[in-house]
Amino acid sequence: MIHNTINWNAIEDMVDKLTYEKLTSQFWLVTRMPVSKDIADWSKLPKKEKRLVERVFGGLAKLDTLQSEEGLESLKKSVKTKHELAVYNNIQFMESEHARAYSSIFSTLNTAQEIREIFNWTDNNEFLLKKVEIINDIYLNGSPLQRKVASVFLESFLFYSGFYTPLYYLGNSKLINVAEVIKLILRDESVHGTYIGYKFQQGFKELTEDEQSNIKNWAYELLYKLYENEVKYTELLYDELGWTEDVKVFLRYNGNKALMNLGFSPLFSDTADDVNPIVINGLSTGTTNHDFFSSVGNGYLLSEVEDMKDEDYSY
Ligand code: MN3
Ligand code: MN3
Repeated sequence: MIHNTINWNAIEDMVDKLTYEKLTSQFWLVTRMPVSKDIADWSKLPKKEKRLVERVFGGLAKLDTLQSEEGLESLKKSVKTKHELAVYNNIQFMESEHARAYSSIFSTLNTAQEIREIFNWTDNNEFLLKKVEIINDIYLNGSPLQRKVASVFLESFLFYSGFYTPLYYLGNSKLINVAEVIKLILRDESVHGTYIGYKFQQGFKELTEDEQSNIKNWAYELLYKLYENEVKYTELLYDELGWTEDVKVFLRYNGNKALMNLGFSPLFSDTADDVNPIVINGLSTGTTNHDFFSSVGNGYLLSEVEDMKDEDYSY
């Protein structure tokens, strides 16, 4: 494969091309985002809410670190087309930018001492370490399809215990510039989860019935194992503020979306109607295209590629 030149005029899978175009059309850099406009809001937040935001962002930065390092490396080992590899290269770079975005937010809102404490917390929190260990073990030792399942669960499920917080503030018109960064990240993750899920479905179709039911059961068990850990992580972060039950609904809603990206049926009974409307509102306004591409799986019925709009960067 290495000896052939990549030819974008001979596309084997149109989804590769459309995804590459979608991802590059929504390219952004955190250094262009006016996070410092939120300093006044930040200074008014109660101390325990500041600690929540810091930990939540620290946890998200850890997951982006995992994706930018082992995650995409593991996916790149089993590509079917050169264009798929090119898409993963794009995703891998953006994961590095996502991780950098959290550091940029910290450097705007936090002192050097606080930043050290945040990173110390993320490198020692047992629930955070556990989810990284579960996912990374699959990246290192799983089959190509198992690695895609783990990646979709990270992209479409594990981020949401953290995304809840900035979306909640956005819905309450607080920290809106920080939230704008998070929404750009979320918009990327939405495409990542859908694309990797689509590649999973392509491989799944080639399996025998027995193999299909094996990996399907394995995926449900994995999601449930991750969910149990997310519940504990959520309780640790949110109990003090009384938001835990609300966050758990959001987790289950996104767990179902992750399964949908794999072509599987929902595990939980929660739907969008059950999620706190303030948070759903934050999800749906402005730049986020959360449902991009949800029709992929039956041929090339894609949503049209959106052009960047002025409001994608509100200076
Ligand atoms: Mn990311
Ligand atoms: Mn991603």
